[in-house]
Amino acid sequence: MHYALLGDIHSSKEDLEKVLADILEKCPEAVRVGTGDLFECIISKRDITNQKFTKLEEVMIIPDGFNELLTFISVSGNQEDRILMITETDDPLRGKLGTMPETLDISTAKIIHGHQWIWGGEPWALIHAEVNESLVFYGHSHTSKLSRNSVIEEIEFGIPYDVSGDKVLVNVGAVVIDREWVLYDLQANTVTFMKV
Ligand SMILES: [Mn+2]
Repeated sequence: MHYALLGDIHSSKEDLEKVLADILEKCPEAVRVGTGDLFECIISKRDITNQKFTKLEEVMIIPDGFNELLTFISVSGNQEDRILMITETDDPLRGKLGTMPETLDISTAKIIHGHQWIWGGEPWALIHAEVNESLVFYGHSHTSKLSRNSVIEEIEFGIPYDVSGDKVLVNVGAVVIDREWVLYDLQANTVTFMKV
C-alpha cells in the first residue's frame, strides 16, 4: 500500500493539477492525504479584527474548478484555521473546512500541519515538535525535510529513505510554487520525496 502526501497548496490550482498528475503517473493506486493549507487566506494575521466576513471570496482565493480537485482527506492548516476564525456564513465550503481534523492517523503514521508546534529562529525553522509517535508527516514551512530524533538528514528527490526508528519526521514540502509531494511505501517502510 502507498500513500501520497501533499499539502501547502495555498489555492494554487495549476500547481495542484501538476502534482496530482505526477502522483497518477508515479503511483496511481496511492491514497492521497493532505497536510493542510489547501487554501490561501488573503487576510493577514495582523489584519484580523473582530469583524466577521460573510463571503468566503472576501477572505480566500478560490479558483474556478479548484474545489473539485480536493477529493482527498486533509488535516487543517493555519490558513483554514484563520478562514474559519474570521468568517460567519453557511456557505458549504466553510462547513467543509470546519470538518477538517487537526490530526489524522493513517496506518502507521500521523499527519499534522505543524503550525501547532514551536517555530522561529533565523532562518525560520521548526524549533520543537510536540510528538511522541513515529512516523509523523507535516508541512507548514514549504521545505522538504527528513529528521530522525531531531537530527536533520540530507535528502534528494526520487530516492527512497527508510523511516523506521524513533521520532522520524517528514516534511512533505509545498505544492504551491515548488510542486513537491511525498510517496510513502508502507510495505518497504520508506518515503520518497518527489518534485514535479
Ligand atoms: Mn502553513
